[in-house]
Amino acid sequence: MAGSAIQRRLSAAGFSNFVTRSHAELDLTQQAAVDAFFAAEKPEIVFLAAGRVGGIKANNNFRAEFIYQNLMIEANVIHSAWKHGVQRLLFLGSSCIYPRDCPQPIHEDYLLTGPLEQTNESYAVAKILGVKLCENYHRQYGAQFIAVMPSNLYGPNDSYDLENCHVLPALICKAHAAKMSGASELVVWGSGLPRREFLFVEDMADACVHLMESNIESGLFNVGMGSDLPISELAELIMEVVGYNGRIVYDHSQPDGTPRKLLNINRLKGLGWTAQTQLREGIALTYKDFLSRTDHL
Ligand code: GFB
Repeated sequence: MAGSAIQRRLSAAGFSNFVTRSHAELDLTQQAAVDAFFAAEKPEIVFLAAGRVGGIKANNNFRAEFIYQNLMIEANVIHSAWKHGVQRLLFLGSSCIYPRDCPQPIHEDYLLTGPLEQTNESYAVAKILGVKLCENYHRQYGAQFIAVMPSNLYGPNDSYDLENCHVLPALICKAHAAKMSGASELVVWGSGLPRREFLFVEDMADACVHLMESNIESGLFNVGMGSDLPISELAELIMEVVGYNGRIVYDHSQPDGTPRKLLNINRLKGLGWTAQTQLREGIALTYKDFLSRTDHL
């Protein structure tokens, strides 16, 4: 989802000389294969959007794969990028790198100031490693490697695997299914009380290109909408957009995760960037993309 959005945004800006590989063509967890790829292709600019990702349950259930695969991908790509002279690299992480109970909105400087949320600790630790790789290759070698931490992303090309996906696509899928079957209830995991900040993936891509076109050489940058809402309100909004008006039932056997993770986005704002897509509009565009995948109808 993130990588394809960045490629669309770059295409729109007139870039065309892309070097991409599908997972089947290049397994980024394999050091020798990654190094051979960089040696052969010698890319100038790298957007590292690849990773093992998923929602709260996938993070909790596949803790070993989430830490192992993400740390291997980051170590292999960032090291090879430095070794083969990549001019600029942008590494994508996640707002879950910050301490679970830190003050809101979360400033970049709060990194490593407290314990992490348990449900996604392994993913967060791997992503912190990516931030530190970028920082330290810059400090020692002057590599122009930037780290970007988006809030919860959503948009075209998301995953709708209900067990493992994130809340926003899950609720679109569930609300649509309930509407089609005439079900009276929509099940929402947890208490509905946790707050989340959602960012349309096209806005995230725009922020990444904005940063790469700036003269910034290194650092950590939060990217978000600047506002959040409780999951209960997200569910109501999605039901409105989808056109389903059943009853919400909260499944308290499912985890809530972190209570809140609203990002402080002043650093990026200071560089002249703000998100353009309001949540309702972004959900409508995402629902349209969902409907265009015929297997969901
Ligand atoms: O999006 P989500 O899975 O991930 O869940 P996190 C956000 C909130 O929505 C949690 C609730 O409080 C869930 O309990 N929720 C309600 C649901 N209904 C559903 C549902 O049907 N499916 C899902 N998935 N959630 C992830 C991290 O955390 O966010 C990752 O685990 C990453 O590491 C990512 O940072 C952006 O926001 O809790």
